[in-house]
Amino acid sequence: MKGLITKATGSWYQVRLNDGTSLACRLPGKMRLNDLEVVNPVAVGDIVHITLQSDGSGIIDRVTERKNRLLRKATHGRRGIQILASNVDLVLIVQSVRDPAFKTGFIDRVLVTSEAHDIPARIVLNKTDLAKGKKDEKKLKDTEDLYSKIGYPLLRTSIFQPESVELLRSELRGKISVLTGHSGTGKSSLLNALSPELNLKTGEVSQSSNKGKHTTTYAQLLELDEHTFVVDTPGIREFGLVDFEPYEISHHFPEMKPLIERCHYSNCTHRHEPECAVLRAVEENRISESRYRSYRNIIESI
Ligand SMILES: Nc1nc2c(ncn2[C@@H]2O[C@H](COP(=O)(O)OP(=O)(O)OP(=O)(O)O)[C@@H](O)[C@H]2O)c(=O)[nH]1
Ligand SMILES: [Mg+2]
Ligand SMILES: [Zn+2]
Repeated sequence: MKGLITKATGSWYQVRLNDGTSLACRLPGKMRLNDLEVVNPVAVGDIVHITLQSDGSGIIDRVTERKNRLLRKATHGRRGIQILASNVDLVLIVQSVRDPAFKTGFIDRVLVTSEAHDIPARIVLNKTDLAKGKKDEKKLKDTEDLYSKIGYPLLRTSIFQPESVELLRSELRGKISVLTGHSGTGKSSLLNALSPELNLKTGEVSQSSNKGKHTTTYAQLLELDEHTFVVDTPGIREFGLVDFEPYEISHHFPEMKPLIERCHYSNCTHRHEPECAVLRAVEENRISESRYRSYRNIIESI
């Protein structure tokens, strides 16, 4: 039998079968050892072959070849790579206007990863109802301009504005999308707004730290309609990049990519090298300071 992984806790896996029912499955130990680099060999979105056991549970025999994997560096002191989801059509980077305020550094890291895996990405700026006054509006507008100029149109949403939820729905239709972002940005709330029967747990944002309380604790693939699936994921603090060489990073910045061949050195890292076309573009404001700052931070972190 074949099925789709909808939940992966490490010991048990929930598999959705073709008829829409779910089956609890286990993973044999030898499969866990196959790829030592990866902390979770099977992830939500994986399509797996299973064998039915006499006790009514299933055993995962193998994972079918993946179209792609959304990867980040494992956390909690674990070495290696974590698969956030497999077979992804769209990555939604969910950030909020306030509580917590959005971070372009986070957005840029996810964008680089999505570019590298050839997965389309969309920035969702949620909680627009919390925007206060001209200052917030300007910041929103500037962010929108910055990203739309480089090919990432930004979607403004609020769970209190049904039209924005409908726009989001049309983005998701017919795809498997993954929502990622800091804790408290409203990932689960947006999904509840799209489909109240999902009844996902949501949590207040702490007043003192202005951060979410990590309400969602495991990734879950959910069905919005017959052809539309979304993965709600736990809020993450950082999106650590895996498997990049420093000189490659600029290949995944669409505004830098066309300039690279004009740099003097073919492996230029665009920091201190002479005759660097990217540095020149930053000086001439053709590349935004904020994006270049993200670029530098990423290089320094890998
Ligand atoms: N004002 C306002 N509040 C919102 C909006 N969306 C979500 N919230 C609130 O933000 C808080 C956090 O929402 P969650 O949906 O739990 O956030 P999350 O991103 O799923 O958080 P984690 O599961 O911890 O990663 C809740 O109190 C929501 O009611 C919005 O559009 N506007
Ligand atoms: Mg959540
Ligand atoms: Zn350069």
